[in-house]
Amino acid sequence: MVKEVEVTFDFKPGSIAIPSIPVFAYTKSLQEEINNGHLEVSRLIDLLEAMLVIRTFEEMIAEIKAGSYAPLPGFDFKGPTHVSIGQEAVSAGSISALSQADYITSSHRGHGDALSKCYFYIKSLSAEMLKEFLSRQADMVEFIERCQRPSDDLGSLQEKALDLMVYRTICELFGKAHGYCRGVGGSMHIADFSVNHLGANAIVGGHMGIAAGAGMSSRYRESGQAVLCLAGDGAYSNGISHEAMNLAAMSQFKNGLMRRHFGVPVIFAIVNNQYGMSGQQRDEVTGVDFLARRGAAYDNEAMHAEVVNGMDVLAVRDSVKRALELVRNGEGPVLLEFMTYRFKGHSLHDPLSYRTREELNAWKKRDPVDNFARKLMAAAGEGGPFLGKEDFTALKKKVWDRNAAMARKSMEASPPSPETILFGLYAERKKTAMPTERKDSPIPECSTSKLGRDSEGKLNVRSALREALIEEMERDRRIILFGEDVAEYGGAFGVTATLLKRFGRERVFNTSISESGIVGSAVGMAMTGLRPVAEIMYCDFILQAMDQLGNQAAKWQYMSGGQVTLPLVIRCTIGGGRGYAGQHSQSMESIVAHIPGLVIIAPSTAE
Ligand SMILES: Cc1ncc(C[n+]2csc(CCOP(=O)(O)OP(=O)(O)O)c2C)c(N)n1
Repeated sequence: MVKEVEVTFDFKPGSIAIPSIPVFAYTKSLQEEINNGHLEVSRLIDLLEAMLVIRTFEEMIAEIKAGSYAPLPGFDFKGPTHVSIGQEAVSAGSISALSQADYITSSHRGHGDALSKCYFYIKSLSAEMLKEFLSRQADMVEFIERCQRPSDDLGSLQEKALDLMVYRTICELFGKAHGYCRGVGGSMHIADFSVNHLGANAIVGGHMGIAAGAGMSSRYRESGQAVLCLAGDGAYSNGISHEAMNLAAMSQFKNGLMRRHFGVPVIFAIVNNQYGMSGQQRDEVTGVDFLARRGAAYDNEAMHAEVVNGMDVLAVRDSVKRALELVRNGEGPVLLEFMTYRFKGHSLHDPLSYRTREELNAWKKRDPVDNFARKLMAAAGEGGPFLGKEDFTALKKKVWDRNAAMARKSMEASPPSPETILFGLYAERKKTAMPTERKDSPIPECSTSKLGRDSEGKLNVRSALREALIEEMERDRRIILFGEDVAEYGGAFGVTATLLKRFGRERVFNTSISESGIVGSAVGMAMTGLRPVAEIMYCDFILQAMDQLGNQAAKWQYMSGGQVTLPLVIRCTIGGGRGYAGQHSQSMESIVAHIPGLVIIAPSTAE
């Protein structure tokens, strides 16, 4: 098939203009925010409470590890402790701007993101919805029930749900069956798919391909859901970050090549706390002052990139609100860099020998929690004060007490039973109901899925593969097919020829040469309701996608405690036999077959 876009140049001299990238542009006062209707007063308190929930939760973890947490004397737990103390404004501010249906993906330093997603989800529910939310987790609610919460009014239901949130988060860290992932995910992999948290990732940048795929899925399903991908400054130098941002920004989504002119609705958030483990983004391990410059590499609008004061919860929230407007309008993806700082080390074992006390103190003066509380208490002339000193003390006590009560309960909770050790590793094979079809179907109806046979009624392997794809794609609109050169070219082996014409580009599209991003996107799509078929041209190239295959596709079903299944197919050619030597002729299935969680199928005949 001939390409729709003809590429020619007149070769006249000129230069490329790169859009300027705003830095710390937020200057609104509280009064302005309230007058503009951007913030309700109750939301101000929610933002403070959400930050306090994170702060006190992580202080508790640090104290437990130091053996000084009074409610649990002498107790310790196994597992990592990457706390985000100092970064609370990023988690709370960004996630407060989302709707409950929007997705997040997060990283190893993700307690704050998980708590925020659940916190604001709970705050968005009506009393009836909260009852339903709690009844779905009735066994746990009963287990933690505190006698001082008998009432069914909205406030009491919210408090119950927040108890549950803290309890389940601690259980996840302590490896208990009541954890969100049944205790098998732990601190670095908290995921709560019921609130559209698609998981925290211990592979630096590992979740960025998933975010791109979730965004493509939301775009294809026309679901209106945005994806907020929170990743550290270190992650934005990993290969997957490049592949994910490039895939999400591919022109075909917006320029009319696909049926729908709509950019992939992902907000890539750089949580720049100034350090990887100790490697410094600025002046050491990258060549740029601001990572937001990277936006200029991916689309002509520089991904609407912006640098934001990540110590100011209102600045963060404002930037995400504006980014959401863009992505909901089809102008995504967007890149936001939040300038923040972690007050503790990379982990609690980190001796912190690489940074000065002066630097830490300078950032502590910008403490997002204390400063925001002070702002609310001082807001005379701005419609405030919104908070009294005693209210702040009471709020702190409330969240501290909740942590203590829920931590004690978590101690009493059971670990997963040994018989369930393989739970979720492989999906049950079951038929699921086909989703109802949309009226504005992008797919032309086709007469028959059968391809021609030879005189003996036989089909070669290529045609059999194509016929199977056609049959399934006609049956199930959740299947989309993508990869390198699968569209007009029909794939390197001609398997997908004619499918573009038959199903349209919304369902059959080319990607950049990005094996890691292709597999990562497939994972994100499968997590969010699609059944992607992703093509890797030659099996040899799977090595480029090994993290996404082995740590993401193979692991999430298990590591989420079976919350999610991953109905995705990675299709590739093995041992091509074309005389292409050692990089195009290997039989990698033997290596891949050693990864728990994957099913390898190598058909030997067309049938
Ligand atoms: C692919 C990969 N490489 C290295 C590590 C080890 N590691 C864990 S966290 C970390 C630093 C990550 O820095 P950043 O992305 O900025 O996030 P932060 O820890 O600052 O939140 C490193 C090197 C890892 N987990 N994954």
